[in-house]
Amino acid sequence: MTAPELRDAILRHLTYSLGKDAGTATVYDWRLALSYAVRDRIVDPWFASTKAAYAKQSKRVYYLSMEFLIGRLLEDAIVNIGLLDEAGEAMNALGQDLTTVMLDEPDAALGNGGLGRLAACFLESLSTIGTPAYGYGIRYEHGLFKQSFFEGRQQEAPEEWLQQVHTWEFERPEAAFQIGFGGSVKEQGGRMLWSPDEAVVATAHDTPIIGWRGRWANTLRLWEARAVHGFDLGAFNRGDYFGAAEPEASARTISRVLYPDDTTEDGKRLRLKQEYFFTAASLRDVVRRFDSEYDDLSLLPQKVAIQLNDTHPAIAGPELVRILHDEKGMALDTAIETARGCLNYTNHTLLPEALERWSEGLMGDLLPRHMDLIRKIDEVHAKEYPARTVAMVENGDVKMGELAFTMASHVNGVSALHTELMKETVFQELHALHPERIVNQTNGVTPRRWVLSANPRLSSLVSGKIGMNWVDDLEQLKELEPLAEDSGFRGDYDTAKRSNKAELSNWFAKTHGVKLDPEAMFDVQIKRIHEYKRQHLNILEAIALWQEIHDDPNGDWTPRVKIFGGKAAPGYYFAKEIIYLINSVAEVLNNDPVTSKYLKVVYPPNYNVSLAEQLIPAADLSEQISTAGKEASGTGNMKFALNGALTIGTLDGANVEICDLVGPDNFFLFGMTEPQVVARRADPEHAANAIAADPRLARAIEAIRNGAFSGGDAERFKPIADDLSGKDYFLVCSDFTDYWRAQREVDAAYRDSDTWTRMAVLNTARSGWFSSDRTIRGYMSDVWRASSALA
Ligand code: GPW
Repeated sequence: MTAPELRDAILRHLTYSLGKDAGTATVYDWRLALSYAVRDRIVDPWFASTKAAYAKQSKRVYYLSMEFLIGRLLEDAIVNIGLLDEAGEAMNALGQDLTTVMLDEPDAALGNGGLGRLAACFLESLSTIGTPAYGYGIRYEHGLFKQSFFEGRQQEAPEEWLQQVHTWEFERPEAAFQIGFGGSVKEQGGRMLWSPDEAVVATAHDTPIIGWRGRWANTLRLWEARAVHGFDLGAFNRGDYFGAAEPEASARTISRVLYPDDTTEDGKRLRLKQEYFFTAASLRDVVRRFDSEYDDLSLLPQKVAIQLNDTHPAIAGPELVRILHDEKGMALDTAIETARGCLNYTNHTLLPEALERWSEGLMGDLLPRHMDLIRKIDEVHAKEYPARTVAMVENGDVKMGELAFTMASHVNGVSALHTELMKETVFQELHALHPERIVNQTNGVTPRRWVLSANPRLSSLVSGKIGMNWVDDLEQLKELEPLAEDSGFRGDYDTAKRSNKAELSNWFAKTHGVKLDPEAMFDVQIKRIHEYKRQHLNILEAIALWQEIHDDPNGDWTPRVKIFGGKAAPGYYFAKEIIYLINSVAEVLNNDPVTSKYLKVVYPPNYNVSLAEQLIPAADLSEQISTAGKEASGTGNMKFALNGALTIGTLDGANVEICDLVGPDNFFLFGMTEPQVVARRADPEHAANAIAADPRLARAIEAIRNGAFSGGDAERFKPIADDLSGKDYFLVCSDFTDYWRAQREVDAAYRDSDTWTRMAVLNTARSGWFSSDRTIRGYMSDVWRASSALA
């Protein structure tokens, strides 16, 4: 398609789809018109892919996930179908700026953090590789809440992405299933029959996900909950207007809002309803599609691979057994085997507070037949493995991890370290019984979004040297390695980084009224706020550095801007205290006439995918400082390394593999290892001892305690000060001294700009392995036994 053809298509949509003329069109109208014109180019390859998968009788991959954190879609689509230049020209010809129009799109924030963003990267990679696949999830009316700060504290407001026309989805009223809850189970003619006493309708909304170069497109199918009988006319006629609308309102509650808790489990009834709602609708869709092509259910595991993204869809085990056994009449043992043949489970955390459990009471009330089947599956397993000591149902709770493990062909962790710890800790016994089941698939990120689109300056520099094939063969970045010794290349690489930083500084000035010096080091920690991620370690170091600069204001300090971004779960008290502390420290430091030229702290609110796309290409330093053993993988860490930020990090999650690949000389490693953490925690005096041994640490905590960041109010941050000097479960104090040491090495390295750039180049050159294309190929060969449908 040429630019003039695209321009005409945009004008046609503006006129006939939106009913606007060019003279009165707003940026919103132009964005919709452009989106429709681009979407038109995706539909044909999408149909062709769907047909090819049928024609080839390909095995299909089904990725079931409570979360898909996709962000904006327009640029992704334009880039992947190769129309970026044409779109720029076409918009210019129409008197519009492409970037402005693309940035008008709201983020689709149907996820909390890493787990949801991983699902989005996987969808894009599956399409790039050409694997026939569907993503299945929930079409939340409200995605992750909007964060603002009021006097330093987090405020939450509902997210409203669907208030605007969502151009990328197609509603499928014909693809709808009734999903039941509650009721009872009765025997009828030798079969168990579940009669729910409540039902909602799951309606499909399809979004095409186009891969690189537009060669393949898969479907993201999101379910919306509707009432079976949407409107009670009887009630309305009696004058009960609220009652008349009640059935619809109550059914819709199920897909109303994303749970904002990241890595904590709260056992709420509505959450279990959401989990069953989307899992049951998805499985019915999978079985319907299978039945339309094959008439032998024993073929199911050959044709269907289902991936459970954490335990949130783990009810898929009993549900598939119920379909095969109760509905299709398959013998129970065969049904369990067949279901297991299709199912696989990814574990994303070892944190005990995140491992899902549902009380037998709630499960039996909401899903009585599933509760029976869970007990049956547990019995069958216990009979087969008499030595077994851990059951699936324990102390009145169904343990979803054990259920998912037992019903899966493969169980995977998300980084090498995490997978090993899984074997040693949460799944020790199940691993001993099924030693082949656990495999590792280290996470990855899509280079189309996280390098090509987000960092055009770096991308064109790279493509100018090694061509464009790195975009879907990221390990080709290796070819840049020798250029680390080329001063001309280093100069260009540095220029690209500086320009990204200047652009970010302009954005900060415009939107937040703060002036950042692009020459200063941009030190970035962006992720959900959680004690295990230790944002408080970072801010403690800022406090100590501020104090030290005061002691010697004429010292040779390396200017730094510490940038924070991230949301706290609304009910997570301590995380919200950390946010308050960071903002309060920022207030003091940024207004300090002595130190602010060396050290600033900024915390833009409402961190999301789009903000990450701006911050990561402009970062010099990537903070990956979790307590060893707690971060399953991390994926932001990979995005930073690819974009040439150096990491300061612990040996946790995928940091271990990043450090290994880029080399310890190009990575600022600090802190205890996982076994050291465990040993250290056993000493009840660990925090007190660490504080006694490091006067800097003692002084920083003292400043928090005595009100230096709260206008003298010693009460305000007492809970944080007390935790740090008391329990300090995540060992902030014990790692502080080594963190400080590593940070001063960072300072020294940054002062030697040329050496720094050399290290940054090597990070880019050696991080190609972290492409989600590599991860997906790993799942295809080790987990799904699926192949690409492209030649
Ligand atoms: F608790 N992760 C997340 F394991 O973002 F379910 N949300 C979650 O609810 C969970 C995990 C869960 C993250 C991990 O914390 C992170 O380390 C990992 O990189 C990411 O999932 C993707 O695997």
